[in-house]
Amino acid sequence: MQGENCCGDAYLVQQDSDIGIVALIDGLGHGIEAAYAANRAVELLTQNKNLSGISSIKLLHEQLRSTRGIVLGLIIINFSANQLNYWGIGNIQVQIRSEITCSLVSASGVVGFRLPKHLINRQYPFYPGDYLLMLTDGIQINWEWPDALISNSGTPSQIAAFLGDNYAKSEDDTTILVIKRQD
Ligand SMILES: [Mn+2]
Repeated sequence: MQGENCCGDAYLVQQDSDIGIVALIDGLGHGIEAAYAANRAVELLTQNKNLSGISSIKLLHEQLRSTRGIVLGLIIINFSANQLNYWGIGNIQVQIRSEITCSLVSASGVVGFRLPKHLINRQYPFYPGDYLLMLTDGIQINWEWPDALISNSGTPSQIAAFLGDNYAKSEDDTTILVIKRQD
């Protein structure tokens, strides 16, 4: 966010042979307390990366009770099965761009404050060449995929830069995470 010294969003991207973990986190509000909650969540996920998605979210919920709380998109990719598992709590936007583009479904809630009654895990196919895009709410709702850039072999960082340059809000932290699965 313009005028802030720290970012209240945080992310994690890790690959361990056949398994990938991707998380995008938005600490409520902005500023130092939002950053503390978001970074603590990344730390906890990193220290407990062998937990299942559901157990990770429950752990975060318990450990973040004394913070402002976070919203979260958590993904575990199983590369050999071409499968992406998603748990979403709160306002994180996630899309997979494959032959068709689909939006991943999140439940409402705030991790550290109020979890949804049922933590639903959804599975999506994720193949080589597919893109994964995750956004915090620091991006304007009218954003669009840069089709021309993608058909001209734009890199994930060029795609992220395009979205940030054109659609970032000035009044909130913005994070744009773009991943392209290699062959
Ligand atoms: Mn935000």
